[in-house]
Amino acid sequence: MDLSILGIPMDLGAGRRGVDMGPSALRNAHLARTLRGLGHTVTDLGDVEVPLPETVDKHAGSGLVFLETILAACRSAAEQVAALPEDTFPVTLGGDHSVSMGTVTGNALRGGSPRRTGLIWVDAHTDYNTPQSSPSGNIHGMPVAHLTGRGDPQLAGLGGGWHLRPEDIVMIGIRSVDAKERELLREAGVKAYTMKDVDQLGITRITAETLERLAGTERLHVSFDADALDPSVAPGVGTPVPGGLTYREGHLLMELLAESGRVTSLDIVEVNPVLDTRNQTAEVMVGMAASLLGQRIL
Ligand SMILES: [Mn+2]
Repeated sequence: MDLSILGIPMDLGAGRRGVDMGPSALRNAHLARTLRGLGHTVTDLGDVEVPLPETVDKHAGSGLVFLETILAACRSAAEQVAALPEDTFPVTLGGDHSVSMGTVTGNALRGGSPRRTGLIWVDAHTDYNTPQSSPSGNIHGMPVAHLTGRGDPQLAGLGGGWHLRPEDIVMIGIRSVDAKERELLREAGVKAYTMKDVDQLGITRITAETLERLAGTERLHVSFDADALDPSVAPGVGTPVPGGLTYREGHLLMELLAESGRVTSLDIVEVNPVLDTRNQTAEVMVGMAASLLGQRIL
């Protein structure tokens, strides 16, 4: 397969600094070499240009912190991804999870006209806040709501009128949801497998149900937030939550999705080298990407 790597070194949507170094950490953990080793042709497109927070007006745009800068970075990511050939598999590297507003949009629009796209959101958090519901105001807690057209009109308008259908979203690994966010999720009908579901049903059944639920979609995007994994496996994240996916649960999910042959793009986000131990989290996430892209034990 032809793979294209694109970094979005942005930490403006998060409460803590450092995930802007995520793309470097993942490259340092030999992402490209690992994927080439699986037989893929890999092109590294470099990074989307993101200004340093010290150089921009934090409150430009509206009440949301760094809105204008985040909007510009997401728009640029969306344009670059949308311009890639249809048979290319984009691997996009965050950055905080707000970058997915750009990457998911770009992937849905790739090839000229919008395609029905399924989103598999692997995360400790549902990231379904709107500016009104969010307790923190951090945009990285809001990307999925905006992808479905809710929230700030500019962020929700990134796809030029294209939006994800809530029924085409499946979340896995969930264990931290804000009170108002919970109501929004229910209202929208987004399917979320919590860690309780992972414990009870197991990853095999959850993956099968997910693929069945998203059977009508033409493209399938996996957005993997490193904090979905247990902090003992992935300590280098800004918002760690105990009780996450084990190392093997993460790999099994990726291996089963790979076997389906249906996934068309991937994000790896929220890797924070400042909080990490010897780049462990980036290395683990490169392993997850490898499993999604065909690495097998036998
Ligand atoms: Mn997230």
